[in-house]
This record gives sequence, structure tokens and C-alpha cells, in this order.
Amino acid sequence: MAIPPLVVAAVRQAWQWQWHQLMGGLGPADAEGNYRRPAGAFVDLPPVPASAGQPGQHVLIVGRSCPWAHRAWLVWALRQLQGSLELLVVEPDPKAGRWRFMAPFEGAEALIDLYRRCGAPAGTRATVPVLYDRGERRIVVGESARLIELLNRWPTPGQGVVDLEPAGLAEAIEGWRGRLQSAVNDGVYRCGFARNQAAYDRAEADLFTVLGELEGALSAAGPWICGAQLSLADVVLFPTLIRMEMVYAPLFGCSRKPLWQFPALWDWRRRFHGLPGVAATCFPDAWRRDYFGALFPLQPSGIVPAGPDLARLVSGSPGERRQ
Ligand SMILES: N[C@@H](CCC(=O)N[C@@H](CS)C(=O)NCC(=O)O)C(=O)O
Repeated sequence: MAIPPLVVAAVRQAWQWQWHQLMGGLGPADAEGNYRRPAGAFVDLPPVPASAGQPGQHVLIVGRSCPWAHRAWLVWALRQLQGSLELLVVEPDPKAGRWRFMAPFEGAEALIDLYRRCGAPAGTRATVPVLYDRGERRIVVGESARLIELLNRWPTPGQGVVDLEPAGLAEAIEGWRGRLQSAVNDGVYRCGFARNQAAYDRAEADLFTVLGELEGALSAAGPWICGAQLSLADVVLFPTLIRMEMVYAPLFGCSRKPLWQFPALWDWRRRFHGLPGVAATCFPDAWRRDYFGALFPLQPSGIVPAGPDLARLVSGSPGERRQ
């Protein structure tokens, strides 16, 4: 039986009203409908602690699906901090909408408990990544942009470990990081969490403008974003680009142009994925499950669609790209 037009109109209006309520819980927006990432806690760059590098002293808390945690995990892997900095993976609790520890950690069941105990103001979100000091029982830093800078100065096991802020590149790295953070890293969320068409259009245009600039820079120079040396600019781009076909194109609408149509970026992603330790930080099943399963207002059915094979996305030849 056809549904009467009046019922369709009423349901659509009610549905949209509920969608806006739910989106408010997912992420705040400004008056124009642009998503605005809320401020977090423990956001300042601290000095390198005197006890840094002592086994058992510090813990890096991450979640598999989170791109902000992924960047910290990458620095941890690339700088071979496994022996001196413990890595602890938390799991999402979609029903409660928070991160939980697999076994109680410092007496906390959920990350929010640890945040509160460490003095986070009421109302702030408990986000990953977090660097925790066991000895002093405090959160050292909870903002990924600062955390990766701190980990780049963290004592390493020996000589020859990569410096991701090489001398002479500070300005270039800062310039790229600024653009990537707003247009790409946060940009995909601004697409997915936009409240109206105009807000989405703005975010989407910014995203693809900067992807185009990256394509130009990598085609002209390379092999890394700032030229010959790997840097924090590369580190922050990877978590977003590796989730593009799996999550951001289908769920957030970042789909104007598939990544294989950016040949230099495609090769850059393959090259970065091939760096020692990087593949072990990638969990495509968890990414899809967590995003599609947990972001209810964007995917009310909770159905997790099949995604492309990660191996295909980091393969080399143009023929393979187009299959
Ligand atoms: N500014 C933070 C943002 C991190 C962030 O938003 N993490 C998300 C996961 S992708 C989170 O933990 N969200 C939990 C919540 O909002 O309650 C950073 O870059 O460290």
C-alpha cells in the first residue's frame, strides 16, 4: 500500500528533527551548520618528563579506529618506542558511547574515569590518544597534535631513529600541518557531520582543494610531503588517507574523486604504508565496524558495509589501482 503523501511529509519532518537532535550529541555545530570540534582537556605541550624512557613509567593509550590516536601510534612505531613506552589499546563501548579498558587500568573501567580522576573539568570529553604517567598518576597530554611533537622528542633506544621534525623544515612542516589539520584531518569530519548542504559543500571543497595541493607538491618534489625527508606532515596525513575508501568516502561523503585519480598521493600512501611498523597500526575491520556501527545518526541501520581490501589500496601498479 502506498504511503499517503501527508504521512511521508510528517515523518520526514519528524525524522529530520530527530536527526538534528542526535547530531548535536555527535558533534556541535555553529550557526551556519559547520561542525566544530569541541575543545578537549590536557591540551598543552609539556616538556619531556625527566623519567621519559624509563620502562613501565609511561603509557600511551590509543583506540584502533581513531585517526588522532593513529598518528601517535605511528610516531611510537616509527621511532621504535616499544621498549620504553607501553601501548595500551582501549575498546569502544558503543552503547555507553565511550572508551573502556579491557581490564581495569589504575582503578578505572572507562577512560572517562581516568580523565575525571586526573582532574579533567566536568563536561570535557575523554578522548584518545592520551599519554599517562604511572609514577605521578597523571595525564601528561591528551591532544594528539602536541603528543606527536612530544613523542618525536622522546628518548629512543639508540642512534639512527628517524627525527620527524628535521632541521630546516620547521616552517614547511608547520604550514602543511596547519592546512591538513583543518581541511583534511578535521575536514572529513566537517563533511560527515555537516548539518546542511552549504556546510557540507564548504568542507568538501576545502578537502579536495588541499588534496589537489598535496598532489601537486608530491608530483613536483617528494618522495615525502616536505621533500626528501619524512616528517610529522606525512604522519598526520596517513591516518586520514588510509581510511578514505573504507570509511570517509562512503560514510562522510568524501567521494568527489577517488584516490586512485591522485597518482602521486596514491604512491605516497603505498610508500608510507611500507615503512617499518606502519602496517601493524592498520585495522580496517575495526575502522569499518566502529565508524559504521557506532555513528548511529549517520548509519541508523548499524549495517557495516564490505570495504575494499587494504592490500589493494596500498598496491603499486596503475592496473591494480583501477580494479
Ligand atoms: N583533539 C583530540 C581529538 C581526539 C578525538 O576526538 N578522539 C575521539 C576518537 S576519534 C575520541 O576519543 N572521542 C571520544 C569522545 O568524544 O567521547 C586529539 O586530536 O587528540
